[in-house]
Amino acid sequence: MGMFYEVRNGRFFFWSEDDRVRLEGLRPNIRYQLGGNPYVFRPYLERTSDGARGAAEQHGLFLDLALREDKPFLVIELRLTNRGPEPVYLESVAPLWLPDFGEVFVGPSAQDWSVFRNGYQSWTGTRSFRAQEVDPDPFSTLLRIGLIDIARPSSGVAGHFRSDLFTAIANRSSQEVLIAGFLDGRFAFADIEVAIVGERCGRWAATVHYDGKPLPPGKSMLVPPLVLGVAANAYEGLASYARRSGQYMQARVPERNPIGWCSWYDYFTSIDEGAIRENIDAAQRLRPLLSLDYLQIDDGYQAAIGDWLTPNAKFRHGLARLASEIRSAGFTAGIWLAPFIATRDSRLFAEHPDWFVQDEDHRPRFALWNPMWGSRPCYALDTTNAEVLKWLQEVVSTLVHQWGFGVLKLDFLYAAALPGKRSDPSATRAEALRRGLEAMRAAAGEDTFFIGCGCPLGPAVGIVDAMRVGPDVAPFWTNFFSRVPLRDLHGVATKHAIRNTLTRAFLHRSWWLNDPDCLMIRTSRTRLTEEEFRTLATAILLTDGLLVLSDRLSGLTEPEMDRLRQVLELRNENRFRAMVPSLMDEDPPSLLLAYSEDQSALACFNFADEPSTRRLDLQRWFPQAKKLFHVFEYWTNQVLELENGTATLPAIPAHGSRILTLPPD
Ligand code: 9PG
Repeated sequence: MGMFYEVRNGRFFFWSEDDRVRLEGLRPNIRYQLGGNPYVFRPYLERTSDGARGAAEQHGLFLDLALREDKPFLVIELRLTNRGPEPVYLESVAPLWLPDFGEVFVGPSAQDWSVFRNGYQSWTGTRSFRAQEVDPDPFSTLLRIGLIDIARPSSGVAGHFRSDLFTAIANRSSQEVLIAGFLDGRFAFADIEVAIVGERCGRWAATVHYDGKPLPPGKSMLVPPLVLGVAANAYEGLASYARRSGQYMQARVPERNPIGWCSWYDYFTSIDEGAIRENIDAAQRLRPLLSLDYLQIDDGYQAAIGDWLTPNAKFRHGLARLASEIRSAGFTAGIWLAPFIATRDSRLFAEHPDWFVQDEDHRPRFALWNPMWGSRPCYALDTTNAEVLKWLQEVVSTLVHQWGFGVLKLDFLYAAALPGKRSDPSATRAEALRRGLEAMRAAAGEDTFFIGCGCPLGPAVGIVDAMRVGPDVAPFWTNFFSRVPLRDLHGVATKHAIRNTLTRAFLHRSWWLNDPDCLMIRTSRTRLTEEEFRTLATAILLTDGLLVLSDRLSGLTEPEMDRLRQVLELRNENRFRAMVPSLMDEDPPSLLLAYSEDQSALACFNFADEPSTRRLDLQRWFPQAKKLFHVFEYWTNQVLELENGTATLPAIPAHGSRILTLPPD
C-alpha cells in the first residue's frame, strides 16, 4: 500500500491509497538557541519544481527538505546547514509537526484509535493504548529513573502518547494502519507524539532531541530520516520498518542464536565459585539432551559496583580461573557487568569522583539505588570523558582478552544517557551512550557476543548482538509492587517480560537478536505455575528469542527434565518467524502466529486471572487449515477437531497458553 503526498502553501499533505489515512498541514518545527536566546523556526517550505523538495532559512540556519519514495515508505529527509557566523545550539528538530489547523485522520472517529507506544529502554513496558487510556509512568522518580526517560515523562493525559523511535496508529474500523518511524536512532533520541482530543487528533509530531548540540558555522548535518507508510497490519508494517531501519543502522544480527545459562534468576546475588562450578559440571552432564553454548556469571562476583576486575571474597581464585574452567568444559564463558555505573563505596568512585555525569547542583548524577547492593546510591559515568573510555576499554580488554570471556552481558546501560553535564557538552545523550558502547566493542573485537540490558534501544543498534527487549522475568507472575507502583506495565514481573516479548517481537533479526530474558525450568523455588511456565516458554520459543536457562542445573529433577525436553523439541526443528495479529487491539496481545519451514503454529494466551475458552478461525491466518480436519495442541497433547477451519479450545487456565501446530502452507 502506498502513500501519496503534496505540498500546498508550504505545508505537507499525506494520504493513503484509499484515503483512510491522512496527515494534513504538517510543517517542520525546529527549536534552537543562538547567542543565548531561544528560537523556534517553523517554516512554510517553498516548493521546488518537482514538489519533493523545500527550503527555508532563519538566522543563517538553512533547512533543506527532500521527500522520496522507498516502497512501502515515504522518506522525509532534512538537512540543516549553519551559514551564520556563530554556532547554533539545537534543542530539537521535528521533520514533521502539526500546527493547530492541521489534521490527522486514520479512519473515522479518533475515539476508536489505538496507538502503539514503544518504550525508551529495554525494561520499559511497551504496548498499544486506546484513545481513552493514560500511559502510566512508574509511581516515583526513584522508580522512573531506571525505567523510562526522566527527561520525557508521560503527560499523564488520556489519549496523549509519546513513542520512542517508531509508532503505529490504527483505527478499529479501518483496514489501514499508519506507520511512522525514524531510520536512525543511534545518535539522538527521537519520538513520535500523538494526542487525541475528543474526536480529533490535536497533535502529531515526530521529533529528534539534540539536547543543545552545537551546529558550528559552515557545518551541515542530516537529521535522522523519517519514514511514513500505511500497512494493512500493524505488526507487518512495524516489521518492515524494523528491517529498513536495521539496514540503515548497520545492525549486527548473528546468524546463530546461542543457548545460554545465566546465574541470576535462581541464585540472584548469592553466587560463589562453588555454585558456578556445580553448574559447569551439571551443564556437561546435560549434554546429550542440551548443548549449551555459554555459561554466564551474573551479578554477585564483584567487590563493588564499578570495580569489575576485583572479585569479592566468594570468588577467591579469581575470574580468569573460572572462565578457563568454563572454557575447558567446552562452553563460552560469560560475565555480567554494569559498565556505566558505580556505587559511592566503590574504589572507582573514590579514585575518580570527577569521572561522573553531573546534575544541576554539580553533584554526581544519581543513576539508581538498588537495595540488593546495600544502602549506597549508584552514579552515572561520563562516557564523553576520554579517560573513562580508556578505563572501559581496559576493563573489557582484560575480561575478554586476558581472562577469556566471550559473552558480556552489559547492564544498566541507560545510565550513560541520563541528562546532565558532561565533559563534552557537544554530545547528545544518545551519543554519550553510543561512545561508551563503541569503546567497549572496539576493545572486545568482533567475536565477543554482547547482550545489551537496561539500554535505550537506538544507540545500541550495530553494537550489541542481542538486546533485552523487556523487563526481568521473576519466579512469580506479578506481585503488588509490579501491579501498583509499576502500573502493571514496567519492571520486574514474568507477565511484563512476556508482554514486551510479544510487542517487540518484530525487532528480532532486524536490529539484533531479541533477548526475552531467561526461562526458568524449575518447579521449586518459584511461584510460577505450570501454566505460567508454559506461557513464558511459548513466548520465548515462538518469537525465536534467545533461549537462556537460569536454574541450578545440578538439581533438575526428572519432571523438570521433561519440561526441558518439551521446550527443546519445539525449538530444535524450527526457526520461527513471529507475527502478532492483535498488537493494536489487546493488552497484552493474546495471539501469536509463528511460521517456520516445517511447521506453522498459533499460540493463544490467557492473561486473565480466570480460565477462558476461545474459538479460533485458523483459516484467517493459515490457508492450509481449510484442508485439515484436526490440529494438535502442543502442551496438552490433545487433538482438536476443525470445523470449517475453526477450532474450539477447551478452557485455558489463568495465565496459561496453548499452541496449535499445523503443517506448513
Ligand atoms: C542483576 C540483574 C540481572 C537482570 C537485569 C538487572 O532497579 N533495580 O533495582 C533493578 C535491579 C535489577 C535489575 C533491574 C533493575 O535487573 O535485568 O537480568 O542481571 O540486573 O542485578
